[in-house]
Amino acid sequence: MQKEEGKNIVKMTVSGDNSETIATSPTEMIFEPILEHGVFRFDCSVEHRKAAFPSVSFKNIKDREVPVISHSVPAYTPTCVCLEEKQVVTFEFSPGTSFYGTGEVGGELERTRKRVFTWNTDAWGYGPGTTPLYQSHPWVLVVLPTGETLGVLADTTQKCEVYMNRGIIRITAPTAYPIITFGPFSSPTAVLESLSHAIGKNCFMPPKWALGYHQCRFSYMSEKRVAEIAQTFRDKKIPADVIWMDIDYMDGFRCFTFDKERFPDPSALAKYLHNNGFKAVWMLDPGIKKEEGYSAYDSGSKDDVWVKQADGKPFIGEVWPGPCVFPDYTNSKTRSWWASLVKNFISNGVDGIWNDMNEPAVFNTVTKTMPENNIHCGDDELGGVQNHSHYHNVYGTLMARSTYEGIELADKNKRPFVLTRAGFIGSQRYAATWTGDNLSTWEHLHMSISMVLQLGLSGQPLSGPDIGGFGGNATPRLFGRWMGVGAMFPFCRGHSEVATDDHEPWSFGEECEEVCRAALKRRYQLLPHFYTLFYISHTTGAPVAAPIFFADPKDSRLRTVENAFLLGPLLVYASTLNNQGSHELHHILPNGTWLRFDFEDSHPDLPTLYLRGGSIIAVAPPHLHVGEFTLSDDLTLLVSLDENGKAEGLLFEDDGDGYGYTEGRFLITNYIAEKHSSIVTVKVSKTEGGWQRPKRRVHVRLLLGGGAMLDAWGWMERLSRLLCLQKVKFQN
Ligand code: NBV
Repeated sequence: MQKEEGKNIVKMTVSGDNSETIATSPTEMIFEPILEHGVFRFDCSVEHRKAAFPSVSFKNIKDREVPVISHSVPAYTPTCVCLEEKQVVTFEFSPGTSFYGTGEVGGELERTRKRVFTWNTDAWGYGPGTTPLYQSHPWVLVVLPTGETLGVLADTTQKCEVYMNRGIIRITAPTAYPIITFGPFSSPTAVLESLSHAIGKNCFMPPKWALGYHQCRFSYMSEKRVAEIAQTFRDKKIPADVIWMDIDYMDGFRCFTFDKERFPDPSALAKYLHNNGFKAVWMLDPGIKKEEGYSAYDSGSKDDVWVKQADGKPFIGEVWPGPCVFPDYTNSKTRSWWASLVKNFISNGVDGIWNDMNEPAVFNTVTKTMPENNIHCGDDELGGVQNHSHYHNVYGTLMARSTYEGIELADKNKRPFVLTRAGFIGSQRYAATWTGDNLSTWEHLHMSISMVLQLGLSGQPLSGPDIGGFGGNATPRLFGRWMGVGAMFPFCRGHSEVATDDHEPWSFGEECEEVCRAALKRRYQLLPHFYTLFYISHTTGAPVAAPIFFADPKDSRLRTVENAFLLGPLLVYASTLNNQGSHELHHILPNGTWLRFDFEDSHPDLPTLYLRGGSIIAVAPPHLHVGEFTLSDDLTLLVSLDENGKAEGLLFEDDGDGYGYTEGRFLITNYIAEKHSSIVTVKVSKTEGGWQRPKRRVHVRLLLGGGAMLDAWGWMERLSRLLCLQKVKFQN
């Protein structure tokens, strides 16, 4: 073993297994404070700092490069070993430390003993141990025994191994990359808020319709079938907002085209859907058919936008349309070209875009993707001209970015909605995501909860699984149960694979249909609360759905609970067992008051709901789609008092789309409740925003636990928005 002076480079021979067995003399990494209090950048040496590639995860890349003045020193300093091509970084923590994060990864919620690889991969039918999947988040959330939390980011786009075991994190990736630590701060939420200052606020503010129910299938094969599906939702009074068009709407799988027989008039279809209160999301893949005369191919070739092979010729790979070329989204010229195609495409009445296969997936190859020595003409600020191995993990993010920018070009007064399959830490700036091609099994139902939570703990608040499972056929019980939980996820979409049986809410018989209707009615009643959580996420960086240990991070009992989660103060407890409903399970709850309630809809296949003592959430009438909500709707406040007889809560309201909220067109109301002897008074304690308070009836429901409640009705007057509104008396 030989050490080069001053460079911390240890040349050595590694034999046997990989990183765990490395025997070297690791060196402490050098650090600089960056961004804000408690955030540090670590490098192996000054040379390594200079050699690191620009950040793609940071929203503002300078934030990683420019040190800030701070007199604090890091509480945890990693060590590094630099092999010839690899940099191995190690952190050590005391026993009782728990690991989370690493994004879209199956298996257990707590990550100890987990080895995760980052290399975006098309992973149909993945299992709990499959790694890598479609997205890359080289990020670990470290919850210390005290509940204090540290965030660790390996800021590299390249293939990276993150190994967590026995209080140790070991990260291995090609040289040279910085490590960024956030904290330790007092809570996991504080770390995620700080992370969002680096990678961008968690999420674009989604248009409200995107929080409704989405119905998808691979594929609804004609506009007639799409209309039938939409009509059935309305006839059966099952709430829904969006119908999705998978690849078969295209003419021969050519992006930006429509099949002339089956989808002859997309604008008319969009109009029909819009008139019935639906939005439509359409798929766009990166593979562009190599075919002269096809306008996307011709214009892209003219503008020279394709990813190149090592010999400089456009790379050709097989995907759905046959031989395809692939836009090089790392280049701003390509992104503008794509964005202008998207802009035109939107004029067909398209409301949102679904980017699939953007790992990028390539058929008939062992690696499932393009060769690593392909060439990208990346912008200088992203890292310049580099091999595919450098940009592979951000290809999908940059495609989503360019799609987002195209939708923005089409109408700058609408909030773009993009769903991407591939992603990287930071991709929540442009797109929502789903957990890829799961299966219709109980194991996948169970796993879907921790996958959604882990994405939230990795900066992506807007995610959900294919409800019911993509591959295979669900049973009525599995489907109903999945809809029950899925209706509580931030992104709520049913989807299933080609050649499977129908998987709409009414496809599994009457009882299952009833469960789905009840599950979705719950979601629509809770929409004001979901929307408020998204506003909080958008402005602070807090996740929308969080594991229940967020309620008390030092309580080790809560750290491994996988079938429950928090939506702010609302706790959802689900059963993922075939033979037991959630009411039959032993519920591990955080300390304090948690009052059980329902919407007079209790059913063994629906999750159990609790509201934390001390909180108030707003609910609405169960409308059939977001367009039906009006400001004069009755507003219901669910109140759960704490042990001191107090509660408070927040409601955010605005137009539901557009950017008026950035110019004051919104209303944030802080409600408080207080109990004095037998009277509970509910009032507005604070208001923000330029909107007048709507004149509407207010229904206060005081939760008593065990599903019992007391009700009172009142009016909140338009002009009395600043103070005391209505006294609500309850007899105990
Ligand atoms: O476009 C077809 C499917 C899509 O339905 C699914 O959601 C994606 O994850 N797509 C993958 C391509 C092929 C799947 C076998």
